[in-house]
Amino acid sequence: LPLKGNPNASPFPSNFLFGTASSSYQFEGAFLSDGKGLNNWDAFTHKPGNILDGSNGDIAVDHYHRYQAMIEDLDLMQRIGVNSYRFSISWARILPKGRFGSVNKAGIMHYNKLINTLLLRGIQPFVSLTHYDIPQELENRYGAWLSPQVQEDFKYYADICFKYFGDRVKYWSTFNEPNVAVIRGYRTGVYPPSRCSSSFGNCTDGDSEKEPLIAAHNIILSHADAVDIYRTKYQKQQGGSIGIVMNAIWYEPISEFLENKQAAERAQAFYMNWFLDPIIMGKYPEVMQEILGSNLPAFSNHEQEKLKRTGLDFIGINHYTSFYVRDCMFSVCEQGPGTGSSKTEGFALRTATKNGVSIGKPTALDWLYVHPQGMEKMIAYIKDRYNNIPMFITENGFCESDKSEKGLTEESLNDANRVEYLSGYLDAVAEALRKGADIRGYFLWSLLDNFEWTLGYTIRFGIHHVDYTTLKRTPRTSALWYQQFIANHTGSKILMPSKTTFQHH
Ligand code: PNW
Repeated sequence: LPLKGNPNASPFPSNFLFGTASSSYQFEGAFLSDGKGLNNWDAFTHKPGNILDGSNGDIAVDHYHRYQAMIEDLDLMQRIGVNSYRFSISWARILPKGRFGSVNKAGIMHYNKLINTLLLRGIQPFVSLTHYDIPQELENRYGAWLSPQVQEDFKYYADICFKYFGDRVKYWSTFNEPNVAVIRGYRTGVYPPSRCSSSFGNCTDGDSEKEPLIAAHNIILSHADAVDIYRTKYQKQQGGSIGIVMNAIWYEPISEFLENKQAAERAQAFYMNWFLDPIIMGKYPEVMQEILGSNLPAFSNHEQEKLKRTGLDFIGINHYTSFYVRDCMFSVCEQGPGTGSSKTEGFALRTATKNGVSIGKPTALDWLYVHPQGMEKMIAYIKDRYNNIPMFITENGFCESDKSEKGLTEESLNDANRVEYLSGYLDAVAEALRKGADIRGYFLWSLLDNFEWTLGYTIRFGIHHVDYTTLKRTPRTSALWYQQFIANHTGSKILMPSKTTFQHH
């Protein structure tokens, strides 16, 4: 496999973070161990019909126990040579009942051990406070993100995390992809708390027009509260930085017509700037205010000031895919809800094809198209809009459908398509760096195959294959490729001989 780039000419700065990413619910398992409380994903996956293969994250890839028993997953990281690891803390492990109960010491101990062991191996922890999972108690008590009360809970939880872990954790993200959580939880209803109105999904107990906006509003204010606490109580002494992670899709105008260019801009406003504009500039995008009117909640003067004062130290970008966008404001679109064509989605129809040709190679997921140019354009867009604020690519990766029925085969380890994807996207990151973007790190999704939310274990994102009967991890070709890519761009030595660890190559 060709490795591009001459180490002397590497655009990646020497302190660039190369890592892999994970999340608590998708990796840990141990869903009842050591005093953990139930969370919204425990509740959701335990209801029949919500997950494609009927599975759940009760065991997942057993990262929680494997770490304690054999440190196996950290060995895998060290072998690849990453200098950082992105993971999330399970809120319900730290606070089983939110602020309505006590701190679970065993949960604190678990993350302490994880953080300490990472640091001993020279791996920087890059930590999300929440990656979709929240204590179910908050849903039961007051409807979680729909109530402003949740701000109190998030603030309380964030404070505890900074207090216990902030002496060693230098990179904090408040939320992972709140845009995805809110759209899927309150508009299409396919994620917990399964709320939507019938015109959007299969549920009738929500309001797909208003509730996503309310949930987002409370998330934005919760973010500001957490940053406020970090800035006033911890940052000076601990010296870390804090940001948010957004899902970012590149929206390419389907033609050069002004209407389509404006539609692509609206798609971006209604998907990503929706959160980033208020957090960075204290107000929702103009075009959202115009189209949504009084459905869009307003920030008080006091809140606006807090938002502007707290802001962000960096933007985390989870980028995987691109779509074409066609205008639906000045021209008629027939597609239904969920495609972007409605008012709530900014009258901007998203489509994967133009004249029958798809924007990139399709994959096993209906939303994932291989279009590396989108990475460069996405970075340039954020750089321009937000004044070249430091950025991290907090997720990027490629999936294949499950091949386990055939067992562990050459085919399931030889992931040439993943290598091609990663190579193209990392080249795009390199190009953006050469053009002056302030990108500080890249985290590959994912270290291991894992629980892919509503798709269960049917979709595999890992650079290591996981056998779900034995939970044995086996490196794929992409693991070796990433190891060599990192070595090439950092001049670091490959730690272990690839002969024994990567036999299949
Ligand atoms: C992310 N899109 O979700 C999540 O942060 C991970 O937990 C997840 O496993 C991973 O990506 C792969 O799915 C995404 O529409 C949700 O472009 C939506 C999109 C991308 C990623």
